[in-house]
Amino acid sequence: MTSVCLVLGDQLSESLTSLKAFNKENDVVLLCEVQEEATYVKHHPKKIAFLFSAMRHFAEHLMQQGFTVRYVKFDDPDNSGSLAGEVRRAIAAIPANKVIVTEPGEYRLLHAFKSWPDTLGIAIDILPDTRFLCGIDKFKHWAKGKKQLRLEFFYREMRKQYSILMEDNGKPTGGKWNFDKENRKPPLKGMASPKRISHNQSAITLAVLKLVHERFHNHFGTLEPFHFAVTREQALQELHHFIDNLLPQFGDYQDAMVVGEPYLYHSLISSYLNAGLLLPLEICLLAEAAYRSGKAPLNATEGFIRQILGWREYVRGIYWLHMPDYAQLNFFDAKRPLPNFYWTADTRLFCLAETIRHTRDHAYSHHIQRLMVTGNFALLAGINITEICEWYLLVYADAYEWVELPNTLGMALFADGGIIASKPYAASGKYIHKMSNFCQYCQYDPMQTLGEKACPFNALYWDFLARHEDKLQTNQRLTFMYAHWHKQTPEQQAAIREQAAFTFQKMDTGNL
Ligand code: FAD
Ligand code: DLZ
Ligand code: SF4
Repeated sequence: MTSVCLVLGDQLSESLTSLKAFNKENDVVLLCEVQEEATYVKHHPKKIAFLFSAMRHFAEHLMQQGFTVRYVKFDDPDNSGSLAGEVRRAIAAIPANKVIVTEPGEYRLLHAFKSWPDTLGIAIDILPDTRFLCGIDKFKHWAKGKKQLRLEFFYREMRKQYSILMEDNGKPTGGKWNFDKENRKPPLKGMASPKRISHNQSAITLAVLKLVHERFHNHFGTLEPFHFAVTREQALQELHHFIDNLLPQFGDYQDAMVVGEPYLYHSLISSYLNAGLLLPLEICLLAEAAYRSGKAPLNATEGFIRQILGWREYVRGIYWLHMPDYAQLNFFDAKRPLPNFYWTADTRLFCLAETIRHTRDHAYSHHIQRLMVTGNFALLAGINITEICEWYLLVYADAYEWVELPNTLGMALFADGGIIASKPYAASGKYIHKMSNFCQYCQYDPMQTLGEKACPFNALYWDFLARHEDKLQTNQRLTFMYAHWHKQTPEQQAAIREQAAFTFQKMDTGNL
């Protein structure tokens, strides 16, 4: 029996179950750059360039390891434009009688793969993705019978299971599971990102950049300069650079935001991790080793490990537990069209403009900018869930639906009604003012709620709480905020809501 081993663009790891099942005597690895995957949403050009270059380098690597590889380039005249089409062509050309694939990261593809025995007339083995530290079945088992699926408890289980930051007596290192309270320092005056490493562009990358420039110039985002790692070796250099030079400050300034500084002390590894160039356990072990050898403090190390061992595995579990229904959830019935400034950065709200500029130029912005600026605004303004989720899926180089959707729909927009978050991450301009230096450059004043100079986030925040009081009033974590709102006189409340209505009017007419 000869098999085609289909390796997707975000499965670039030799540890893949489908490659472990590979028989070097007969089987053929198939990697293909296809129109359908590159355009099912109009991905940022940097994301396409990163993946195509990483795919081509990975194919070369596999061939050096003795794998037979069929690689279909985007501009191959016979390229059918879809994964199904390329599998069909490969089966006929080899010829082969089975497809092996590791489970994909998106529900739409899993659904498609399951239909291939009928539509392509070929057997398919879909193997588990063991690159993750919590298998889908294991997560479902953990979730079974629980009323609430809180990250904190999942994370503790993962720490115990992998013995990470654990002491011999079974207690967490440092006596606490979570050091988050120490990880919320505002930026220091004049704080700038330490220098990041960059990589020489190989002939493969140069060819890909030319292709992407020619074929995807109408997608949102700038292609060059292009500094991404595109091989495992380069991704490991990025990881070591982070652990050795940036991890010590990661915790303190994890939530800080600074003008012109998209990266600060963040690791920038999500694109590599999600595409398979790095593996989660090696990252956590390296971070723990840095702590144990005195090179990084515990608050930073625990905070960083929690993102990978905790949040990343947890959101994937939530995705597969609740799909396909999850994508349809809309707790607040949000339906206002996505404002055009999400594409142009042309808005007077400086924090939004700056975050969108980072996104456009780097296919990156860090977590707090995604959550508390673009996400917070979309939540407060009641932006259409499908439109904003699609925006997040296409603008970031690390975005795949398994991780993007729970973060956007669940964490940022609370559209799942609290499956992920115990309360909406709604905040006024005062939070952004505290955690960034953005407001200094803005025509609005974060301390004012009413009047021409008032920061639009402030009235929107109160209007959001008032608008959704029926759904949120029983949430105990909001009791204090509702008490504050009810202390306002009816006249004060009406003035705030009028101010919010004025912002909506400006937004709807493209003048915000
Ligand atoms: P660091 O801040 O250095 O964190 C280290 C690693 O932890 C990241 O590389 C990532 O792998 C992991 N991590 C951190 N937070 C999360 C999280 N909430 N969920 C999953 N993993 C996490 N992350 C994606 O990988 N892809 C996405 O499409 C994505 N979309 C998001 C959308 C919204 C609205 C929000 C609020 C967050 C989203 N995130 C997404 C999570 C997070 O913002 C990114 O993982 C992070 O910004 C990547 O940058 P970094 O590698 O420098 O991360
Ligand atoms: C994101 C992406 C892009 C832009 N292009 C391809 C491609 O041409 N071929 C491919 O195999 N994968 C690509 N991908 C990644 C897939 O979209 C990804 O595997 C699925 O979304 C599942 O996570
Ligand atoms: Fe953003 Fe308001 Fe600050 Fe302006 S004043 S940057 S709109 S938070």
